[in-house]
Amino acid sequence: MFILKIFYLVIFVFKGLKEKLNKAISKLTEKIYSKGEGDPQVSEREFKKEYYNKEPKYDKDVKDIESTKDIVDNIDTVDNKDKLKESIGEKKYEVDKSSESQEESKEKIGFLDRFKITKTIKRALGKDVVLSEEDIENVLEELELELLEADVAYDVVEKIITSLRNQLVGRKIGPKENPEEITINALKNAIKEILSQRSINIYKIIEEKKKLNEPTVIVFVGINGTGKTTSIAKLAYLLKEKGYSVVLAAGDTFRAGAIDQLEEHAKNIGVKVIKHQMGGDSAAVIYDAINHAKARGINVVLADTAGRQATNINLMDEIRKVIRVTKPDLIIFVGDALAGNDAIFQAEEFNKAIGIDGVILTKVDADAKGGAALSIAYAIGKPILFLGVGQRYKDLEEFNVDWMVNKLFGDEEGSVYSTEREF
Ligand SMILES: Nc1nc2c(ncn2[C@@H]2O[C@H](COP(=O)(O)OP(=O)(O)O)[C@@H](O)[C@H]2O)c(=O)[nH]1
Ligand SMILES: [Mg+2]
Repeated sequence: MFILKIFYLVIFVFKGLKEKLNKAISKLTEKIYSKGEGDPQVSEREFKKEYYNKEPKYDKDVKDIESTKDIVDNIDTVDNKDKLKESIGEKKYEVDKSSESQEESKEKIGFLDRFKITKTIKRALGKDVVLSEEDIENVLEELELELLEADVAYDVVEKIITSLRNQLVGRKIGPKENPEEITINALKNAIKEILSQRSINIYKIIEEKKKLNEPTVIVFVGINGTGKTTSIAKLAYLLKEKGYSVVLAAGDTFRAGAIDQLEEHAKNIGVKVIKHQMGGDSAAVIYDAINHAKARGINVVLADTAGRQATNINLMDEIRKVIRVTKPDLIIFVGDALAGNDAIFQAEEFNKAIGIDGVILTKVDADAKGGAALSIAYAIGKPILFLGVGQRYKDLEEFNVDWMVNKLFGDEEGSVYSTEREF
């Protein structure tokens, strides 16, 4: 096996998308804050209510206040030390003090500012905020353009924007709520709606077929070079790791070198390939592989096919024959994330022509934009099953919505994938 070791690298999957979504979150949040600033006195009052009412933390609060007093003693720039100390002490329990002048109140916010409590104060809105269409229109328009730039399909962008508008316009946001959390959740919901296709549990299918003493047959389709053969090898590796037996069918009888490439992978992973001559009938090879699996009790047949454009009538007829003859349990479309909107277009075409069950999106490790991962499942209403994230056999990531949402909104900057190549 040829292994070229280079170095490990933190890879920022969906980097472009993540940045753009975060930018929209900040802008929307900022909008809510600026609309809700209101009367600083009220803002401070709400903050104190929150801050001092937390009974279990009372001791800590008092300690905070004591140490704040000490700090006050050491500040030259504050003229009104005694007054400040006094008012902080009094405010332990007593929250509302309408006799205070606006000036005093501002001074105290300024004072607290210096001790980094600013964040909490800013977080407390001074009044209820109800966002209007006009308030967020600019931010949504900008987000719209940015998502298109990140290769998110047009329909998906529209759906996200509409969802955000529905969730945010007219919603009352009170001083106790966290505007940032509200905008993040709105965006998360929008993304979850986009990715709400019924998922497929491949292991459950295999288990059910096992009970019937039959192999699970999976046929891989797509255009040239998207990563069908590679993904078959990766899935074979994964299934073997999970304890299933696998046989590969060299159904790409069209391209010179295709059979050798599959055999090389098979040798590396330790699985068998059923092959015919180049130029032979693809359906016949896969049919043979299925019979081989049945005869030997092999759990899964992974069938390679030649790359083709969905517009190629002859080759689409060939794949229809494959499907008619082999009756696969799953037809998986393999799309290249780097192709962006083109991958989505291809998926739609294949789905229309032969009906696909799910998608493997490859080269996500090399895709800085991330739009295809968000759009492809929505475009065809079929789920993404796996993502190809590198050039090692284990670089196949099981896809699910929470994983994706976590990648887009989680704190984690990147993922430790690798530039190491195993093929
Ligand atoms: N970086 C990266 N490269 C990939 C991935 N999947 C496939 N490739 C590469 O894409 C190229 C084409 O893959 P191949 O499986 O031959 O495509 P096929 O024509 O669809 O069978 C090969 O050089 C693969 O190593 C992936 O997830 N990440
Ligand atoms: Mg191939």
